[in-house]
Amino acid sequence: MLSHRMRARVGVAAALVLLGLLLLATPLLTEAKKHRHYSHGSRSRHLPTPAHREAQLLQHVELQAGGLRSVEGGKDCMMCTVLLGLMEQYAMDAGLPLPTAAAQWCSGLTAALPFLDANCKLMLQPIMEQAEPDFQKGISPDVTCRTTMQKCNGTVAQCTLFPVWPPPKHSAETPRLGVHHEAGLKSSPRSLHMHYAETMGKFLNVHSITEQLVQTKLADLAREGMLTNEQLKQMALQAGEDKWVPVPIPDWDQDKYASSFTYRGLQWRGKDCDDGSANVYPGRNAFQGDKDAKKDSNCNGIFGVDPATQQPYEQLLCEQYPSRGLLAIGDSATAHFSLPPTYVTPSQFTNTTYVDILKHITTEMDWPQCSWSTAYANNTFCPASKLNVSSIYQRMNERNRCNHRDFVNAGVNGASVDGLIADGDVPPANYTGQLQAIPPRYKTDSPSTVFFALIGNDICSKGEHYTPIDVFHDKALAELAYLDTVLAPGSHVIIMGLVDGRVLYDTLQDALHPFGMPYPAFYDYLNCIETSPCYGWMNSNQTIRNGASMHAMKLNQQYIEIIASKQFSNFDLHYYFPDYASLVANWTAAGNDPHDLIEPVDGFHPSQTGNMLLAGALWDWMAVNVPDALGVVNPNNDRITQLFGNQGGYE
Ligand SMILES: [Ca+2]
Ligand SMILES: [Ca+2]
Repeated sequence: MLSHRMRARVGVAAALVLLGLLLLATPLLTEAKKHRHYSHGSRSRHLPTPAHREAQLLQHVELQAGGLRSVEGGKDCMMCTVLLGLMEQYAMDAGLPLPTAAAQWCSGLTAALPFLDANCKLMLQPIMEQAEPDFQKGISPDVTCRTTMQKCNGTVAQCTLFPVWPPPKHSAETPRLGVHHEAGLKSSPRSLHMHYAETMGKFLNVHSITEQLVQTKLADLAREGMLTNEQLKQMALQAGEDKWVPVPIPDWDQDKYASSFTYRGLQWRGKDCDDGSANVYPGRNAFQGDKDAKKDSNCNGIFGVDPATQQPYEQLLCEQYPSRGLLAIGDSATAHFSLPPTYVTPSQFTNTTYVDILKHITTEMDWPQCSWSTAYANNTFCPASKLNVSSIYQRMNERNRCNHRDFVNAGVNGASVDGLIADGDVPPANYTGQLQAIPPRYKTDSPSTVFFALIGNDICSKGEHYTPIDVFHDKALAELAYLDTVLAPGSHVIIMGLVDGRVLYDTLQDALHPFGMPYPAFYDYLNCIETSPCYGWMNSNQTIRNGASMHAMKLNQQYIEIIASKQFSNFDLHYYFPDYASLVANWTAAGNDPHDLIEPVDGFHPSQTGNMLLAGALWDWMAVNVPDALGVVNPNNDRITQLFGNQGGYE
């Protein structure tokens, strides 16, 4: 049975998620919100126990919106201020009364989810009617939320999101980042996977999320033999202890690859070409069996027998050029968090602004298919970029087409070295999260190239909560020791150090956020209200930024010491420092705009262009320092293309 707490959560999940995600324009970093106090060693967040996978999934999605840390009253105050700030700007641009503008916005928001339209209006209408007189007088949303709405009390009453109201009109001199004003130019990327939202909607039964329907669905699944009692028990155990694992749901053969656009599906991992067989998956060693004479067992699209030689094609074309799998362990920068600027830009609201919202929510606002490590899509299907999409995977694939689909992106928003394994976990059985999401392929089949890229979250909490150096050292070591048990001999692990996040402030300090205020004001507001995703670096106080960077460099030193002092059985270990400041400097020196490289909405993540710049720099570094990690060059590539075309593609 669903607990009382769960019942309430499921009932409002969809509405909260939609509104919450839209209104909280900062990246909602789930793992980072584990906000621990080391003196007590306790964990602050405990999840209720969902009874089955769909509830588990919904719960995770909700956490994306609800896992926000804030001071007392901070969340309400921020929701009020951001919401009014957006709605009032929209109303001004459109020349509408506030309640009318909000109703229009709801219609646009819920165009893809019409069942939520009434709820949206119901929630917003009274707020907008109450705020309308202030709006007409030109009173700022900060003041309205503080006085008329009574949403900002105590310390948060001092926080100001809009130092100037109304915010500067959009101008050529100081454009809001990510906002395009040229006629006909769309800033929103072309819709990817149009059927995806619909599929997810059906899977989640999202059109009517009620406890009763969830229970009925659960009973159906159990009756049809799709969920065993044992599975139910396992899921309950997992979720009850906060043991969410980012693997595909559903994954019928349990090989940790999916065959569809499902949750953590083929956007994240090479497509499974047979989800009914755990002996068929991307990267499988085909030479244990019939060398794919009859069936494609490794999903690289190469199978059958060459009539001229009577040898299987897999043997002819790939045996001497085995696939090297790619595995990316990381945080939101690895998962490629990107919130479309149009979602929070009042002048851009139309009735199609949010048409892909469900898809974005269920991919945790991430774009792994466009990321520096595992992008397989091209520019048409990715956020706008000044560079061609060319990930490490795509570059490896250009060298050897036998590795088609042999990649996994396990990145999780908010992941940190500290959070990757929980305090007190006994390795390896109790490891959670993405370390448990590594498919068996990486142990049982060919060696791989692994990125271990936790590049910021260990210093993102307030100073006293930065991951202590000894904790960082011990956890990094434990995590690497765990990797040694799940990787095949001959693998390479490339650690990506923490970035020097001062580049964020240095790059954005003079720019306008899509909301309409300068970035320093945006950062300070998030800090004031204690909801910043990265207090240390998203901060107008230079001393704090410098302190964060000093701590980050001390943490990086731990990696260097581990590499110097430890040996692992199944991989060699390398350290790469992502020198983002130099990337920005070189980009600017070449006559480009430095703002191109950072996500405009959150002011925190590498943008699509930034992702590709990083991939290029990392690739060049690998070619010099770990050339074997690039994989072999296969002279049969042209023949593979002639015979097998796009090898089944990716979707
Ligand atoms: Ca399979
Ligand atoms: Ca094959």
